[in-house]
Amino acid sequence: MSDTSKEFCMYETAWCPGCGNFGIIKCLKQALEELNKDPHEVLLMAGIGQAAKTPQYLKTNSFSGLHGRSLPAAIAAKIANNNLTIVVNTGEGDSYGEGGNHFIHNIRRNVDISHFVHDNQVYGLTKGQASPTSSEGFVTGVQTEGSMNTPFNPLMMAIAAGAGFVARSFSGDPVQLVELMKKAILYKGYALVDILQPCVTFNKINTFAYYKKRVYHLDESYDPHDKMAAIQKALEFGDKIPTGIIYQEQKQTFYDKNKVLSTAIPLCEQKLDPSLLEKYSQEFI
Ligand SMILES: Cc1ncc(C[n+]2csc(CCOP(=O)(O)OP(=O)(O)O)c2C)c(N)n1
Repeated sequence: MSDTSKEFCMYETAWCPGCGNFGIIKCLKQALEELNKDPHEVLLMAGIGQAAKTPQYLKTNSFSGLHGRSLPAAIAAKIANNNLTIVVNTGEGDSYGEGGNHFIHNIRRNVDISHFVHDNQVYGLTKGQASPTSSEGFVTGVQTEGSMNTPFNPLMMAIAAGAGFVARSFSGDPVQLVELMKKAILYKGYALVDILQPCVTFNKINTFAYYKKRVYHLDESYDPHDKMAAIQKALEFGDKIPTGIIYQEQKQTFYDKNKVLSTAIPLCEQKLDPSLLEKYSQEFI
């Protein structure tokens, strides 16, 4: 991005009035500004969906990929340019359903990106089908007898796959959400924040009031470095839903482990030498 103005302006959106995405995008803007990031230093990425429109609504670099394919593109961008702050903002269908395989295996790679999942427990863009995190029995126009599938537990999955930063927040709790976003962005490695985000149009069960009644902050006595305690907290999703950092551990990143990347200047700054291409292609002739 050539425009180096300091402000992450917000554009007009196509979201429904009252959508939980508004709280998330405002917190994202605030978190980036409080971290003194300039728009040209940031790359927002997404796949397809209502949440996935987030990168298009903030004035910064952005990339929207195929449905479920935001993580491979984000990871490739970070590997090419380690100087960028890369944040993926996309839905739970995009992240855990269509992109489920990428979710698991990019956690294992531990590239230094943040992944903010707008989890509204429904497919919003396509008008209200059950998503991976929909509760069993959730009735939709397609699942008329209610969803028969066991809900996907993203926090458990992330911990099991080896993620070093796993958090949950709620779009109706901006003070906590901004703090968690900042910690996730500063964390060196893959950082997941699953954000409960009411869909006011297609999910009449998991509303603002529903989450407000259930969410509670993990307090000082909770140790996020204790993996067994984290697994117990990740399993808690019902009358009470814990929010905050569920699990944290510092691990070597993809860059730390890769001898070429960790010692060289970023790939995007390296000079291209077309004669080398000529030389190596000779081997195939
Ligand atoms: C390969 C592929 N499958 C399905 C779709 C249709 N589709 C587009 S968005 C979407 C679900 C979006 O749900 P989610 O990621 O939870 O985001 P939300 O719209 O709820 O924010 C689906 C199924 C598609 N575009 N491409």
